[in-house]
Amino acid sequence: MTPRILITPKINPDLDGVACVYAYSYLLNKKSKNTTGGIFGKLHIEAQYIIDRFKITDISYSPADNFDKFILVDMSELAGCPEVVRAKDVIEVIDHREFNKASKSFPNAKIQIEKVGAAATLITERYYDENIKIDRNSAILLYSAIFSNSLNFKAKVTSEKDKKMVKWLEKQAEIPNGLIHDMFLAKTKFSEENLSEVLKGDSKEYVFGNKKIGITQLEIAELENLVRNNLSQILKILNEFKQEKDLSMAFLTSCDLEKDFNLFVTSDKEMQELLEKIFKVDFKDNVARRDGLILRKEIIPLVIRNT
Ligand SMILES: [Mn+2]
Repeated sequence: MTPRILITPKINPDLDGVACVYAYSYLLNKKSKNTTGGIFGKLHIEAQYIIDRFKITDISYSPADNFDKFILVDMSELAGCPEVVRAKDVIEVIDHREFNKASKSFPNAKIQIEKVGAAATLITERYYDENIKIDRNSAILLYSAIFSNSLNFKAKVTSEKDKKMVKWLEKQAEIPNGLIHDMFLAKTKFSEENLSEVLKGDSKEYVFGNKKIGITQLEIAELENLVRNNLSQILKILNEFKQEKDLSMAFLTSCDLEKDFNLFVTSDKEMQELLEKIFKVDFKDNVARRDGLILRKEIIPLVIRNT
């Protein structure tokens, strides 16, 4: 009997994970495998947006535990892995995280880890390499996932391969004009409506010397409007965050994915001075603008060096 295979990303997947699950299970089923694409937990907003807009219904949510083998996509460790997955029965892992414990955690798996902007690029390549016809939903999911995960090609992990696969996908399916802008706007709207949840949900704390600094982030379109229209609320959320986590200072780094600039927000004078010194910016009304796009993971080492 053909083994029943579950393809799954981490719990609460982003669009990259969802796209990989969907498109890879389609590909394997074309090859007469018995695979199910399964999703556990809550979808990130961009994934939900694409699924709703294109009325994609053939995804299994929290499928029952009756699989023989497992394939993990956009994930390469046990942390965040759905409970139904048995590590010894994982037969394949496809991911793009350079630092991972894949071979240790999944000793029987065929592992492909490549440093690219999105795992969706690696799944697209499976179609591309064998010249397999791709269905429209898979093409749209993979296409938008590459933009989403590489932050509109701004993330440092973006590779030539991501761009090449996007170009190829454009030829395989009719992609609506402005799709990526619409997707980023959906994220902006969601962030604005759920500011506290979004900012606190994507926050990290770092200890520098004797200081504990909290950094929260937003990566959206139409950033200027969101920050200006919600400034007092953002400052209030940062203060709550500071108290809840017992931080010395906290700030928001936010970037506009289409216009390539950051806004730093904080009412901490010490934090403002530090950011002004590092980035040669000026705080006015608790907001500072920096042209060019810089991500949180690039900001951290600069703050460490200057604290
Ligand atoms: Mn990813």
